[in-house]
Amino acid sequence: MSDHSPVEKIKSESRGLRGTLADSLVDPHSGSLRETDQQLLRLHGSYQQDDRDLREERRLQKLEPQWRFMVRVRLPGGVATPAQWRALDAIAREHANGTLRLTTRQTFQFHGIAKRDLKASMQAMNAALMDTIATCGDVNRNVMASSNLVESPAHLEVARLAAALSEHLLPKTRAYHEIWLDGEKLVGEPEPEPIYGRTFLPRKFKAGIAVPPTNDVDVYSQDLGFVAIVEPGPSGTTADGTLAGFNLLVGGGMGATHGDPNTYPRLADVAGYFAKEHLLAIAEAVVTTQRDHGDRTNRKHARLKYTVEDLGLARFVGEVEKRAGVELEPARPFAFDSNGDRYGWLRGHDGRWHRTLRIPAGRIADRDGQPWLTGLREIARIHSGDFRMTPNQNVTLAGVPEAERARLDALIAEYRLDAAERGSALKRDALACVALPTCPLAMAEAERYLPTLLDRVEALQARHGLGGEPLILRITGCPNGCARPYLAEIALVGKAPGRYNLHLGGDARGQRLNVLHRENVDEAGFLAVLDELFAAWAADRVPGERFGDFLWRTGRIATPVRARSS
Ligand code: SRM
Ligand code: SF4
Repeated sequence: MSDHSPVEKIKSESRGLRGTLADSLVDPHSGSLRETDQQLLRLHGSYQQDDRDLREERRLQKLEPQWRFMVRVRLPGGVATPAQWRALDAIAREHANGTLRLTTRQTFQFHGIAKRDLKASMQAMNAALMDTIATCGDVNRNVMASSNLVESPAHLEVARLAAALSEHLLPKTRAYHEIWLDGEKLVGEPEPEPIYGRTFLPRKFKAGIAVPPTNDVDVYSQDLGFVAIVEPGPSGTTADGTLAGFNLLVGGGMGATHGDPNTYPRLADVAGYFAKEHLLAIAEAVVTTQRDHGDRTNRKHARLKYTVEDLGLARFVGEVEKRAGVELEPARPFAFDSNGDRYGWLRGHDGRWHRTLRIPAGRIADRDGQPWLTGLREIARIHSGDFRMTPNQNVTLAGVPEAERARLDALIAEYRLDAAERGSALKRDALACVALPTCPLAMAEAERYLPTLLDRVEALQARHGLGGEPLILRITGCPNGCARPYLAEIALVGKAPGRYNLHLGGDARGQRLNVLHRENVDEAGFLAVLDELFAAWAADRVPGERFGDFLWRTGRIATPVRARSS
């Protein structure tokens, strides 16, 4: 273990993720936790942060940084009841910074919780039957599942399986209950971890299930991805079809480090097909293969994508088959048509209605003229269906009976919750990660810059007669890729304050990586590049051709990257 990364030692000596967390939490001398406990806290679903806008001012005043905590909820498939929404809304107002943040993995984050309020926040979640276990850290994270609005029975089954998968891959330690919920104290040895072992995984691990034709979960970006294979029902379509099984995908991931060619975004490989009853066994086998073969010496090389590269796909799959006791069949055909969300009312297979609300960058707050936090709270008081968080940082009011639609529409109008959905296609599809002021890794703005950025790019589109053309733009404050930028038609990846790497050429189905086109450019620099390329797109496109596809066809960007044809 001597060459192992320091985090390995912390996990190994933590007594089932307990460490000295309970003591750190009540230590009145600092708003922060001990360093080892900060690492362990992640596996409990929280990160210690400070408000970077205040850093310098506090340093000058010789004060410690304003330590606050980000907390991430576990919400498999992104489904929350109205009662749970009301509980989360109360935590946001009473303990956090008054906002709810919908994430790119279909869940909620709170920002700005003080150490003294952490326990109360966790307990309030528990009272509403929610937890934050394993939403961060070196374990399987929030399991994603397609949130296609026009649901079929197969979608419901997939949602149930996503929850089962999340439960199955949870750590078995009772540390969470002990520390946050005043559960019984451990006496003797910590609980065995049959799936993870004492040191858990070498790195974070992410799983998601896509139901074609929607690839909203960006399944090629998951460590462990599943594509649902639905056999047509009596109508001859999949709307009343039956879920038969899944294609297994392994080794996707977005994270990279500027200037380090050994780190890179990677599309998952399609490994083969299996019947649905094997889902948990296959998932567990992938996890334990990563547990045993992943790199524990270098955290920059520890994600599953590098394990797959290092072992080779055939050996990796052989290992998974052996562990699961299941032989994969050749992958079944499938096709995606988009990785975006659909807005407006849509009717589901059971006659009930679904409506997705556009929430730019996922931030729900009460702002001038847009009291969205209050509006959604009012909706949660009368909505009889549920809320579905989408992988595009939006929320769907799902399962609405015909008779309730008018009341919801009235609330949507009263609180202007439809304001953003009336924007252009560019504005409806864009993603931005959190970045400043809370993310310690941010090199440039993302969420806060998004509105200005979109106005400028929209103006350029209009200038070339391309107003309203769909265009997927994603921005992140650093190369870690939290808004899955490397799959976008246009991506800006933060390099320094006000400066970004410009990536171009993803597709609209999440199946092709884009490529680095310009490095370290400021706003004027990347807008000039886009201006020229939009002019060419307007002049030379074949009818309906998307920007990313146009750039490839006409050879305007370099061509190093593999694309996945489904
Ligand atoms: Fe992420 C680290 C926010 C989805 C790749 N991510 C972080 C941290 C916790 C910063 C840190 O380590 O201190 C960010 C907290 C910011 C804040 O103030 O809230 C953060 N990541 C987010 C969220 C909130 C972005 C958002 O705007 O929605 C997303 C929360 C998802 C969730 O609910 O679980 C989020 N992060 C992602 C995704 C997208 C996905 O999973 O679909 C990725 C790319 C996919 C992948 O993992 O390959 C992603 N986050 C990273 C990485 C790079 C990992 C790597 O392999 O190199 C880091 C840094 C790290 O792990 O060292 C990171
Ligand atoms: Fe922070 Fe970078 Fe993730 Fe954005 S992409 S939230 S800046 S870690």
